[in-house]
Amino acid sequence: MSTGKMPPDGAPRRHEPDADTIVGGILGGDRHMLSRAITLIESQKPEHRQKAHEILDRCLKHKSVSIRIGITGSPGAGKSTFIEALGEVIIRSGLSLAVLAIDPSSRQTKGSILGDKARMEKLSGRKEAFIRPSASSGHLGGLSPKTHETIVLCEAAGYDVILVETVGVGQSEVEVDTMVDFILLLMLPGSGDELQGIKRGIMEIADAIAITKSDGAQEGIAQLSKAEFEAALRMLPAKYPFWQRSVFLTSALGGRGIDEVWGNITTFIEEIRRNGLLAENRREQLRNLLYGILEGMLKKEFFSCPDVTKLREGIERQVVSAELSPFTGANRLMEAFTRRR
Ligand SMILES: Nc1nc2c(ncn2[C@@H]2O[C@H](COP(=O)(O)OP(=O)(O)OP(=O)(O)O)[C@@H](O)[C@H]2O)c(=O)[nH]1
Ligand SMILES: [Mg+2]
Repeated sequence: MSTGKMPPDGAPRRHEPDADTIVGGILGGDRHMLSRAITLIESQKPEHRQKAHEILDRCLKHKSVSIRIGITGSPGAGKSTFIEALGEVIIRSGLSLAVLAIDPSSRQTKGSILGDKARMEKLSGRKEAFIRPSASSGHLGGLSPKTHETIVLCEAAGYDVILVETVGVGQSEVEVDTMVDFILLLMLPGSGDELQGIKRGIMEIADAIAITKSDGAQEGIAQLSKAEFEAALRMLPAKYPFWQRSVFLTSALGGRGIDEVWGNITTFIEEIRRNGLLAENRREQLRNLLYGILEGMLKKEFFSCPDVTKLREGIERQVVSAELSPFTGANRLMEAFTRRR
C-alpha cells in the first residue's frame, strides 16, 4: 500500500473538508459531499452541528422546489420494495430522486439498515438515485428536524423527488406530514380490520392508499381490502376540497399499479402547484422546522443545566412516590432552570 497519503509520523491524515468545500460539492451534485453533510447533521457533537448549520444556511438559499413524498406503512408492508419499483418509474420519467429511509431507533440494528439498502439494490446502483438509510434516535418513528434538514440538503443537491420511508407507528406519520407534500399509505392485503384503531389516524393524513403485494394468492383478498379502504375513506372528512383519495392495488414484484400511483402523485403535485398550496406548504414546513429545532435546543439546554440535574433525581423520586405532584415537580425544575446562573 502506498504511504504517500500518510503524514511523516505515520498517523493517518484526517482531511475534513470545510463548509465551503462541502457546499460547493453538494451544489455540484457530488453525492459523497452530500453524504458527508448528512453525517454532520446526524452527529451529536456540537462542532459538527455548528458546521452542519453553516452548510444548511447556505444550501437553503440554493434549494430547488422538489416533490416531497412520504411513504408510510407497518413494518414489512413492502415500503422499501415499493420504493425500488417506484424509483424506476420516476427515473424513467426523466427525474432524479433521493430516498431517505428512516429506521426507528427501536429497530436500530445494522441488519435492518443493510437490509433496506439490499431491498433497493437496483435503485442504489442508479446514478439518478441517492439512497440514505438513516437510524435516527430519540424520536418516535425516527423522524426529527434532522430528517427535514436532510431533505433541504437533497434539494440543494438538485434531486427532483424526495421519498421519505417511515414506519407507521402513529406519531411518525404526523411528523412526516410536516415535511412532505404527499403521503402514500401502504397497507397489506387483509389489513382492513386495523382501521378500527390507530391506523384510522394514519388514514386521515394519507393522500392515497396502495394495497401492496397484490399478487399471487393475495389477489382476491387485496380486492376485498380495496373495497374496504374505499368505504372507509368515504367516511372520513376530505383532507383537501380539491382531492379525492384513491386506493390502488399494487405489486412491487410484478410492477402492478406503480405507474398509476405515480400518475396520481404527479396529478396532485400539479394541482397544488397551480393553486398555491405547494408554496404555502413550503412556508409552513419552514415554520415547523424553526419550532422543531428550537424545541430540540431548549430540551438539550434544559436537561444539561447543572441546577436542573442537581434537583432532577430527587424530584423524580418524590413524584413517583406520590409525595409531590408532577405539576409541582415540573414547576420546581422549571424554576431552577429559569433562575440558573
Ligand atoms: N409477493 C410480494 N412480496 C413482496 C412485495 N413487496 C415486498 N414483498 C416482500 O415483503 C417483505 C418486506 O418487504 P420490504 O420492502 O422490506 O418492507 P418494508 O415495509 O420496507 O419493511 P420495513 O422497512 O422492515 O418496515 C420482503 O420479503 C419482500 O420481498 C410484493 O409486491 N409482492
Ligand atoms: Mg423498509
